[in-house]
Amino acid sequence: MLIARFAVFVAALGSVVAFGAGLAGAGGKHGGEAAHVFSFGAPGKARDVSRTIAVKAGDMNFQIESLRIRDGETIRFVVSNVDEIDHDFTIGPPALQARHRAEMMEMMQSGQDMAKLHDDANAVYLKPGETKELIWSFRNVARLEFACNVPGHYEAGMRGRFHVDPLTSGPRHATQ
Ligand SMILES: [Cu+2]
Repeated sequence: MLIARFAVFVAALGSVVAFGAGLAGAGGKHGGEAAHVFSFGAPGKARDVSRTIAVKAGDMNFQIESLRIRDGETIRFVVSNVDEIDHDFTIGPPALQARHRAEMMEMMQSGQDMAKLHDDANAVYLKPGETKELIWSFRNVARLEFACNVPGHYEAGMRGRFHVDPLTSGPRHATQ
């Protein structure tokens, strides 16, 4: 499982690097497909960010239960761990979250530092008091969750849903 995951991660890194090289070679041409390493989007670029959403992780919740996002929107999440224990913030569909939980459980049980599993492109792992940024360019918002996959935390309620925001259109609508 871990080996498979690592392979996927390396493949993802490879395509991001390839995408960057392609960009440089094309003089800033907008590529795209190569960077879309997930069905639900890709790491976003700071220049595309339309909104910044602050998320506080602590007390077995994120203080937010759901978020409305437009498909195509790029969001900067500023995630702060205001707790005294580790948390993570992962964007993904339920099946990916479940896999992530299983992997973190394996790591915990084998005595490895769960922080090493992170930070994946779609996740940040935070020690107590840490704040990290995650910029994500969304696709297929409808079935996505945000969740903490530290063992026991999801089950305790540390999760929420992304909902498609149908009321506004266009990926660039600055609201910050
Ligand atoms: Cu947590």
